[in-house]
Amino acid sequence: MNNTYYQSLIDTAKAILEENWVGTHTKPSFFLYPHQWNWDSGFISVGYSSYMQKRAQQEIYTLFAGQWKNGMVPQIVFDPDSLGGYFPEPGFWQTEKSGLVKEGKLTSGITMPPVHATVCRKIFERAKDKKESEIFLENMYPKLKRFHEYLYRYRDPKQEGLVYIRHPWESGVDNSPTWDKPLKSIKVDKSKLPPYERKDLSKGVPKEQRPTDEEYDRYVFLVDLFRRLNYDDIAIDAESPFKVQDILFNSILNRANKDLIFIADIIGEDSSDISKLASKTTASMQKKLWNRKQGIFNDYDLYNDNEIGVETASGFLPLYSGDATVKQAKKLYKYLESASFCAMHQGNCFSVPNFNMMHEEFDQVNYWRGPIWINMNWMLYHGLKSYGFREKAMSVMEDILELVRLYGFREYYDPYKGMGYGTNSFSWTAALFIDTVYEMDYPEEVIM
Ligand code: 9WN
Repeated sequence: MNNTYYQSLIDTAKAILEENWVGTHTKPSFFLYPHQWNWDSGFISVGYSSYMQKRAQQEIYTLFAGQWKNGMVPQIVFDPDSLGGYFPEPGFWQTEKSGLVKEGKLTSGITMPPVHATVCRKIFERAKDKKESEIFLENMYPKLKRFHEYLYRYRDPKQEGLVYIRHPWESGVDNSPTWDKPLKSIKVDKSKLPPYERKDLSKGVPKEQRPTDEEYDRYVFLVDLFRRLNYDDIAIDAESPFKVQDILFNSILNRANKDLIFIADIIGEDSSDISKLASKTTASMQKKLWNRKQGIFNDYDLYNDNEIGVETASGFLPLYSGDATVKQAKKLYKYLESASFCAMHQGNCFSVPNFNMMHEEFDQVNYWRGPIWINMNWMLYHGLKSYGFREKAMSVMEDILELVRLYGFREYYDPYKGMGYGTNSFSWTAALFIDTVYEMDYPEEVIM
């Protein structure tokens, strides 16, 4: 199997990205997600990096043009030409109340997993035009650094080296079972919620594949709280009932810290402060977020002060960030390679389901409560490979290729049937498919 075998699919993937490209950035999906999303743009750029360096750079530049004055990179940068098709849009977020949004920009008021330093490094390593890519790194470095500094300054109140998220949307894994307990502890008085109308259910995606109304009520409750507090980080820290040290977010952050240090070396900047933060994050992840009994990493609920013992694919991501000890990595491998997450050669499933398949609440069709997501497979593939679990890495990678080949460029996939759900022509699926095939032909020296 090589590039030629997949050529027609690569052509389709490139056509999808072209269709979703609007001249400045790429929409995750034409109808369901008509703006620019934070971590989507990172994964999409990875796809572009193998064949369109300038486009990859542009995607990142456009996203960071929406960076807030405090360093936060918003979850969504709205496209003024595409307003009206998504909820919530600028009128609901009211982020102008913060005084932190750059003039002329429309954004949401929360953030997302900081994959971008990792992506910038990848763009640089693959660049045909090395000089231009060094300028790109020089331009991006201070912006990336400010983003990471924002996270440690405002999201790590006890200075543990672990940052917290304040909304499920900040994790990117919106309705993961991990949020069930923390969200349930938020008492929502429906009569006091601002009126709102979901738009996601009118785009052809069946209800059972999306979050519930109860979950949306809580998403809205939190946004309403943030806007009432004028997006003041200190005030939100004091009042928000949702503060979770998420293993996915922290793994992605620490992978990115390491890549930021790499970038600093290339352009001759001092990164000793980031190195210190990265080491602290590693140590805290290994200690505080490790669930010894189960052999997986978990999240910690800072607001309720308890561990969230829910096993999802996120719990394996310290393999991707290189933060699991060898002993932990062996345990992770054992659990990942079990019937809970579709072991190799099991024969009746694809990997990696986003939730423990043996759990009674596992749901093979619902969003982040069971289905396979290509970005998770992609991160786990790199993580497994870097720890030397080659066969498993290959099998996770093959499932990226097989799911797309058999069922198309969908948003997520059924771990039993393989069939795709959510939106069609999903940009990061197309981009990471391109990257996966490229990797087979040009395996990289440096592991992401
Ligand atoms: C809210 C754009 C985004 C992804 C998320 C995915 C979904 C949004 C939504 O779509 O979330 O951010 O409206 O459901 O969960 O990971 O970034 O593709």
